[in-house]
Amino acid sequence: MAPVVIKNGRIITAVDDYTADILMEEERVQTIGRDIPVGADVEVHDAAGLLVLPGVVDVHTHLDWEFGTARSADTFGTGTQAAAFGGTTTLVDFADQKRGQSPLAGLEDWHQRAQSASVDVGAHMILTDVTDQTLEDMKTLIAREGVSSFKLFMAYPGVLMVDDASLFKAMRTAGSNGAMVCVHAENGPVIQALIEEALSQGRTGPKYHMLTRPSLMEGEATHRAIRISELAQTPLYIVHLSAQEALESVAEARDREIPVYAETCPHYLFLTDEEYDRPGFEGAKYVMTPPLRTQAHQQELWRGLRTDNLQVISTDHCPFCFQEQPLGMKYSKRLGYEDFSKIPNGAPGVETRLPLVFDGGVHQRGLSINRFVELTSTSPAKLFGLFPKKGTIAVGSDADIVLFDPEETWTITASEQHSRVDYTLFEGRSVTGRVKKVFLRGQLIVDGPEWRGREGMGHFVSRGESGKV
Ligand code: DUC
Ligand code: ZN
Ligand code: ZN
Repeated sequence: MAPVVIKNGRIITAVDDYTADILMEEERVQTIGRDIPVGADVEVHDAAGLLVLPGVVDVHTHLDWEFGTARSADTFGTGTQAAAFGGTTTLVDFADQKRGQSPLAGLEDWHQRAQSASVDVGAHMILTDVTDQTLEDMKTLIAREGVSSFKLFMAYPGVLMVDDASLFKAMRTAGSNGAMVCVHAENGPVIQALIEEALSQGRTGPKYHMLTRPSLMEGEATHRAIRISELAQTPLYIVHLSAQEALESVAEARDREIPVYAETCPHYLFLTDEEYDRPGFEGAKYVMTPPLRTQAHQQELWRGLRTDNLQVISTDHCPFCFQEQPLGMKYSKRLGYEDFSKIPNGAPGVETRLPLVFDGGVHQRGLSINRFVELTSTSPAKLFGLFPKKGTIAVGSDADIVLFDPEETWTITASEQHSRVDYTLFEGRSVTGRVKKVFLRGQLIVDGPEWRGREGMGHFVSRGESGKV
């Protein structure tokens, strides 16, 4: 492949902001400097007026994932292409252990599905069955398979939930082997009681998804997970944090220098529970877990991002179509048309994170541009064992680069997105800031509206130690 030079761009990392050229060759950044000489064999891209950002890292996606009776609608091919159009060049997706099986079998299955990935991908492992053998297999996953983070659910009893003893055992193994545990923190049994009560009273619409998952129960589980992790001496990462009560627990633990980290997602930063008042079944589009919260929670999340009690913004891209056709019922929100508890939990978002956070954070709320890069790229790369290969622009790092126009204003619409899902949470929203070009390991894969990548060109990224910043 010919060497590539990006000229005259404003390079932004978590700590830098300067104008220079970048020479990319053999998949890496080779040189950064002023007026790099360009030979006839060099492919040149002029980035004058554009921001040059590290390829974005999304550490929370569910592609082609069997979730209860449903399956997420994006394959690795479609989901990673959508990710690329949003500037994401690396994602860490969730492989899963089926009950009664080894997590190693779950990883093998995930590798099969991930073959069509067009950007680089790593895997977390969801644990649902924490036996002695599982604990042994965790060590193999960390040392041999490059899987250094595990997700456990405190929600969904009978489906994904593990008990506190299992959580503790998995945490202890992770902590003593250089891995981190990610927790879905909601009190599953209490929520189950609320769901059953609502259904018995004939309350079946999408809004009851929100009403049966109170923020207090997210706070309670977050607090419990933190205390258990403290005993187990493991770094802990709270996924998709949405509630003020949960954030308070994280902040309190961090003040005591406990290694607790947390992410939130764009939908919690830009949408509120008013979306569930939409007519008919429309609210089902917003059925994700935890549910959308009130404005007061949202303000606290923005504060958490500024004060570093939240370190990451990831997407939790877990798309299900609103309509049954053309993909079929298994991929559709319609599964829960008559019973909100059967609506597949999850929403699309892999393509819209960067412009949303730039617009809502940098443009509208004064978030620094370095913090913007840190939250979307550098911190996730560091926390999940990908740095400095990913998450920054430096000599020797992978040449994953986004050229981003900070001035262009455009409108998000599902018809122009690349996911297989038929809606976006942000239909009609005008944002300022747009991805113009994306390079994956030095190769141009997105060129304005043109797709230049190739299905299957993504590499598996074997990750090092997780839980360190
Ligand atoms: N948790 C996730 O992280 N994603 C989809 C559904 C869920 O409960
Ligand atoms: Zn979850
Ligand atoms: Zn998720």
